[in-house]
Amino acid sequence: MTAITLVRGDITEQHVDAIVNAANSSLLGGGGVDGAIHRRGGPEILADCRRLRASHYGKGLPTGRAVATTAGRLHARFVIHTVGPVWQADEDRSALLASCYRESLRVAAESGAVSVAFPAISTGIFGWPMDDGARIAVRTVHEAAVAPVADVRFVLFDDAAYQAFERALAAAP
Ligand code: AR6
Repeated sequence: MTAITLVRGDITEQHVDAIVNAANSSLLGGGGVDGAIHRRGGPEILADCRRLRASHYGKGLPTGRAVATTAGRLHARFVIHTVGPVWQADEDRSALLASCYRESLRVAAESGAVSVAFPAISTGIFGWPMDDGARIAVRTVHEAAVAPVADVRFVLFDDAAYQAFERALAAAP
């Protein structure tokens, strides 16, 4: 059974086995969570990302997929980079957002992670509405978390995000 908890704060300060990064397909960094993770984690993470690009993802990591690298100086064993979909009002991309959580959990389990910290993927620069993003996140983690993953925490940067995840958890079956 996987416990889901909510934390109000900065994901780069979490002590967990795996920190999930809301990356982009280039794997070369960006703003938001991605920028913070590379800044706090140091250059080893980018070096690992470059190696992965060279060996597997020359055309970029596809949306909805996830890969693990070192966590550098973060208090974690590894960072799992996943690429969320950009929100589009006229196209339902929620399966891709669910895939980010599912694939990240699969990579975490394969790597032996017990504790995993997620940000609210796609809800910043990629524009996904927070309530909907929170519902998809909570539902997918409930459905997809497998042993040895036992502790999933959503790390929410502001009150609005925290409250959206509280509502989503309260509504979950
Ligand atoms: N800790 C926890 N949550 C955070 C932090 C942090 N340190 N910083 C921001 N958030 P975003 P996306 C929240 O934009 O929407 C990058 O440039 C933020 O408030 O980081 O998936 C990538 O390279 C929001 O709720 O990711 C991509 O190009 C959530 O994390 C693009 O942004 C996600 O916001 C990905 O956009």
